[in-house]
Amino acid sequence: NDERLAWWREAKFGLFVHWGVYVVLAGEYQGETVPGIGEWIQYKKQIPKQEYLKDYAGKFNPTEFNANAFVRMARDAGMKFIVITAKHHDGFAMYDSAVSAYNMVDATPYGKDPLKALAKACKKYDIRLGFYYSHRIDWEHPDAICDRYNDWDYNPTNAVFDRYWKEKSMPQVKELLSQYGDVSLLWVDMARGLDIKYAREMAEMARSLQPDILINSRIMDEGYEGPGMELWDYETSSDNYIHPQLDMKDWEAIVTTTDSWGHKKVDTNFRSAKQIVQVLVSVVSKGGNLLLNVGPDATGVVDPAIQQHLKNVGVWLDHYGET
Ligand code: FUL
Repeated sequence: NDERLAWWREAKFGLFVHWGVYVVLAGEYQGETVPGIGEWIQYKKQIPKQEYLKDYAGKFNPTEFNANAFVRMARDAGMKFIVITAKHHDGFAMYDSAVSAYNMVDATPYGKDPLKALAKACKKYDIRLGFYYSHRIDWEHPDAICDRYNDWDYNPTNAVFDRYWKEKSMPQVKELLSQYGDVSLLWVDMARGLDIKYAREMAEMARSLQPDILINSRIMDEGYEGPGMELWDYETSSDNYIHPQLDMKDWEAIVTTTDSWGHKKVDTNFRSAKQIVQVLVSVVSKGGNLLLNVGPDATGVVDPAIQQHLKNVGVWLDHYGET
């Protein structure tokens, strides 16, 4: 896996993108601001699936999303790759999925596949593309029973996790890894307690479709050590946490540019360019990569203040960074 990791070790800096139906709510529900990270709002407020689909997916129309501009924003900040949420815990596919109609093309007025456009733009600007996929948690599927399942719409009595796995999780990852050209990264999340046999099945499938793909450590429990560890390529550290170790091989820090991953209206605590550079230097000097998150809003746009800060980071890197 040294060969597989070569580009990633060089890359150092990538853009993480959390984007989904939750940005329509933007951290507010029934007139109330919901505390915490925005992409968990459905779970926190136990929003019924039908309401989520009709009132929020049904109003999601990000006509301002411009894939080329988006990729240029990452490139000009000095980033070499992008990892975007193809499906987060809400179970909503941000792409054209034949596996489930709970997706961007079938269930929103937008009716287009933004990941297709993004893949094309990445190719154009020579930026690598990766997909985030919530492989275990899924609030849309009645069988996705785990520690954080949807118990407001579904009764777990007759649920069979294996059914969710075979019907949705595996087939959707298969779609993502076969319909978007080269995919450099499979970024999976919140395995917590997922049987190793599932992690193995997914990793093997991923590598059969994209032989050079990198897989992060969250394909299984955080901190897990034992058989199966060879399934992943590098370690993702805890959210917004920078490893103090200098000798930990192949790790990444995932860091927000605000206080949430997914866009929230009240979330305006933007990290400055100076703060971002400090984080980047700190991470890279400890041998890690920085995956820095942005959360586009319901129109498909990243807050102009963050865009400006990213631009300034790029200017700093042009002056002081090694290329
Ligand atoms: C966490 C998720 O639960 C958050 O919503 C977010 O995606 C973060 C990067 O990983 O575990």
